[in-house]
Amino acid sequence: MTAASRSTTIPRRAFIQGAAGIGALTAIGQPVFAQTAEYTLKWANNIPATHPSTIRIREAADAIKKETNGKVDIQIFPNNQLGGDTDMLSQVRSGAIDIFPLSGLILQTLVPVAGINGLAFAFKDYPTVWAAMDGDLGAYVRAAIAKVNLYTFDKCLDNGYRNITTSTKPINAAADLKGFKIRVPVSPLWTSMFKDLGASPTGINFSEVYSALQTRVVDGQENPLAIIEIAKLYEVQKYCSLTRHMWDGQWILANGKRWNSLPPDIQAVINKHVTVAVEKQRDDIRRLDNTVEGELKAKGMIFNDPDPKSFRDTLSKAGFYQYWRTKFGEEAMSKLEKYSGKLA
Ligand code: X2X
Repeated sequence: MTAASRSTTIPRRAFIQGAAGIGALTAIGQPVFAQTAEYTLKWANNIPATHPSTIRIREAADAIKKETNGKVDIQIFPNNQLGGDTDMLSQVRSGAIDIFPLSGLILQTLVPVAGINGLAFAFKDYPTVWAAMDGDLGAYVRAAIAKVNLYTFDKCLDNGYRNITTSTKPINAAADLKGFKIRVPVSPLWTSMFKDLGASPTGINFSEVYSALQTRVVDGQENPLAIIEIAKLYEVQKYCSLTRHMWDGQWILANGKRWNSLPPDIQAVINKHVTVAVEKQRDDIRRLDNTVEGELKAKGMIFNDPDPKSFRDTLSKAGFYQYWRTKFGEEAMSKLEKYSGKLA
């Protein structure tokens, strides 16, 4: 909405359309409801419309619209409609997209420390994940993100603990990954981890994953169970190995200039409803993490539950933890290890 249309002058069209269109008018010509939006924000993600990340944000957008009496209109573009992750990251930086949730590990290309939560086997359970991400570790990462002029909402979305799927064989131990062609998201930590596990990783945006699996550009990938189900990866993958090798979440990023241009009361309403959405989304993912396995089995996927030891040992021997300790630095590592315990 432009400054002109925000003014108190009621355009002729508004009178003509009346209550059916732009809004009902009082006798003195002020709109009383269904105000047209003053702030239209584009929210884009890489995840299907049916995933809790999209569903809960749609609910938040509705609540925000209602509470601001129509002043704030958040338009949602799910499922890579506006491009793959790498492209959407550029767009949120330039302001072509206003809000964009992104894995910290993909953001790592721009904000190196944002990949830290992806260190393999760092978080033993969800209480530890949220203590770290809503606590000192998350605060440290959010401060680093602020330096590249992106606003980060307080709480990150859950993506989940990640598991390996393949079209060829179950992965029982690290040795099964030797030379294995696996897709990883476009991120230095992800690539290094699977190289150190002996695999042959290729960085591919999620927008291309289904077709890369279908055409056998790669033989496997890794993702949380909710994604494997909702993005229908079971159609092109046969085995699911419950490696739970890392926990991954998405920071909700906003273009810094755009965010700072919003009045504080509008920011507060958006923040409030996004926080509610994130809390519901986290509950949804946890529930799915417990129920989806049965659904995937019913669809023909074959599950196995490998012992994490061979994966951890292989990474340690390859110098994975040492390499990333040097990269992230001791200060950042101490924030993580406060929650994870010593990683080596
Ligand atoms: O790209 C992926 O694999 C996904 C959907 O899990 C992320 O957003 C990192």
